[in-house]
Amino acid sequence: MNYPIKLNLKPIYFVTLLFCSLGFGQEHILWYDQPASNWNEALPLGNGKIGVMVFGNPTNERIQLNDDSMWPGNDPDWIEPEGNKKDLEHIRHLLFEGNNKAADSLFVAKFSNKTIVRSHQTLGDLFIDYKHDNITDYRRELNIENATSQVSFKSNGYLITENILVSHPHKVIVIELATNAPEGINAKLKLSRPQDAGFETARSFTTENGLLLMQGEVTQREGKFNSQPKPITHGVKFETALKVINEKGTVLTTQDYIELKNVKKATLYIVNNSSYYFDDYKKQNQKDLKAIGSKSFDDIKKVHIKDYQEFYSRVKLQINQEDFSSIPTDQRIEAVKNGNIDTGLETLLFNYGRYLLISSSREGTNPANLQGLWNQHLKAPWNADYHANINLQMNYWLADVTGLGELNNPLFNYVDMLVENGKTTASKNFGCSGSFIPHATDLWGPTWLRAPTAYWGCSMGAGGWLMQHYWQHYRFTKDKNFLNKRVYPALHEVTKFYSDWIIEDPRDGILISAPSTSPENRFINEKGDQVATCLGSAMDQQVIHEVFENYLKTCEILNIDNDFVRKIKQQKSQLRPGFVLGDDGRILEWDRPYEEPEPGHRHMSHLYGFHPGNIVTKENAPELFNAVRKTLDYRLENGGAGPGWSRAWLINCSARLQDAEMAHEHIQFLFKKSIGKNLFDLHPPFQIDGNFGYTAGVAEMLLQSQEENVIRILPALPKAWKDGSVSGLKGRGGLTFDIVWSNSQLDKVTITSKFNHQFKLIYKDTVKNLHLKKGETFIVEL
Ligand code: FUC
Repeated sequence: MNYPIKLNLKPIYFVTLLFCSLGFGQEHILWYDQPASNWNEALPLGNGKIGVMVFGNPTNERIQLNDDSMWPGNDPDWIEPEGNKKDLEHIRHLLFEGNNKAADSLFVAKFSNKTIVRSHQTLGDLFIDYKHDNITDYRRELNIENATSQVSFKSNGYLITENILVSHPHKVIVIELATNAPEGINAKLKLSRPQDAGFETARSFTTENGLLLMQGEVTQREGKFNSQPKPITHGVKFETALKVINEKGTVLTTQDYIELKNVKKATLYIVNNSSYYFDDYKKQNQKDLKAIGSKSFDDIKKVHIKDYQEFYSRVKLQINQEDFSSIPTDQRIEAVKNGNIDTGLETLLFNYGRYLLISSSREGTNPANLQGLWNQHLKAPWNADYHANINLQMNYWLADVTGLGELNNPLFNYVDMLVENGKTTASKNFGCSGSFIPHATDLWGPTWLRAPTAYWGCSMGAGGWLMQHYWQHYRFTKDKNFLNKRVYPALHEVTKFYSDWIIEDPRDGILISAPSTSPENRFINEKGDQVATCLGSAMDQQVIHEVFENYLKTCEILNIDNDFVRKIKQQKSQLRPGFVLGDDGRILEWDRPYEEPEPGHRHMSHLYGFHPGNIVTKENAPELFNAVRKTLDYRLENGGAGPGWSRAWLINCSARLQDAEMAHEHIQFLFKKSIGKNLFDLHPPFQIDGNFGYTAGVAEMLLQSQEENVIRILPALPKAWKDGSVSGLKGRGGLTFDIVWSNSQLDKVTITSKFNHQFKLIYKDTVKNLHLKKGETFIVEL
């Protein structure tokens, strides 16, 4: 194949125009012909901080409300457990003696605060009791291109519409109810919040100026610390304020609800602020309402769409196929479960991941938790917290590659706090300098270990893994200021920790992490015990190697050279390799080959350096590349990829293996096993990581830039994606790509480079060396 290369110094416009036409193959709408019958069918909207789940019920509408700061309070007594350096040494000796079981127990006894119940919580609900009947022509939709939702139906032959959006610029949930019925809309509006173990958590009342307010405080009366009941009676305080502006009819306020009588149109404005963000959160509500004034739904919508699309329209994916978009989304999912291939639905799910990130992670908000910010519980599964042994990281895999780089900021701000808090845990518990970050934490960012067993909670790699995001964001942006001000300070602390943490393996003198686990997995040791801790798990070794390597690269770019840098260089060269092959050609998960009680385990932690890391590639490590495949095959033969997030990880791994059909097979499985009617990823239950991981996986199938100065175009294009195009994907090094293909062959790539950049462009067997100048747009055509 020959590449005609055309060099154009001027920006190219026609390709952009090509992608602007919203045509067949693009998908931005989820729609249904019946209301949600449960929360997992309701549709999410959000502005990063507050959000809703819309049920679309024409008689008793429920709009479940969310705020990312709804957490029970931080108790000053919840501190590091008593374990110290001496205990650590004791555990290490137990491991040297082969007594992993005792090491597991002592690790938990001394260093873990065991089961914690302190959960992100629902903000409550807006209930709208209507008097509609004889419902016909029902439709409920979420338009993710505009981030708006509409419910419409006829009641006794008259049209009723409910339009909803959650605006970032106006910090408000706006709902517009309208009808052409002569008697208008009659409804009662109520705000409420579930009780906590029989105690009220909020109070609703109306005010003289016609507002409906809900004021409350987050508690967790069935809280737990150290596996013991620990009622939490204080927490984040909040106020939700609802204001109504009506056309025709009347709006009555009674003691604790608002009544609409014969109203033709009602606009509901809901603002919510909390003590987490503002000392005077009630005043902030007044300010927010004042700023909104009497702006119409359409006024707010105009500004909202512009703000939202600034992010959303950066990437466009089109896969041409028969158009199924006139079929309700739940029926399309059902058809895929029955073997249909619906690339439009695959595109929709790709777009949905971008939609969900824009809606749950914006400048100044908390990062997306296990449920983004959408949560109807007081005690959510896994506390809807921040799990950092895959989940939190997966939430952000898509950010840079889909052009949403600045949405990483909530993650970086949060992790910077963890780095700060982790200094105490590092020194108090482990006698190490630097900072330690555990596998799970919450809004307050405590960095002590939790979980009642070593295999769940005692992983050491979370901090290093989070550092990968800092470094990779630098690789995408080449932002030296970010490298200097954000990457270096955080990475320096985490590097210091690992530098102090590693020890010589008495068996061969090489440097290992100890005690060390492979997240959430166990092995059977020589004594026949099912245990978790070992001397240098594959993942810990890979993570530490990566941290050291990225630290050294950072220092080189920033011209930092000192004794510590030299020490890290030395230690890096003495680390036990993270990739060691067993006799059967698979990558060992622990320090030695052991029997595995759960060979189909959902985590593939020992492949960390392959994905999301980047040190194993077909060219530079073909033997390891094959070993990755064998390792994955074995996991899958034994039932692997249980939860949705695990399947999403597999899609990413398949893309990295450049196995397009394998990737697509797992996409099909994801739809069959792990996607709810509202397209939420299901662990089960709902866990948002799989949504984000899926979008990242699709991007990986179309473009890869993880290798140093190498770009792979369409590295894993499945047969089912025969014709299509994608625009706006980002490659490391400040590159933006528009790619067009047909008949499963690349037609054209348009590359825009932000910097002078030299790299190899690889498509199938063809390799081209390119040198792009700053600001240049380059076209490669077939
Ligand atoms: C990890 C996973 C679980 C779950 C939890 C929130 O620990 O192993 O499957 O997703 O996070």
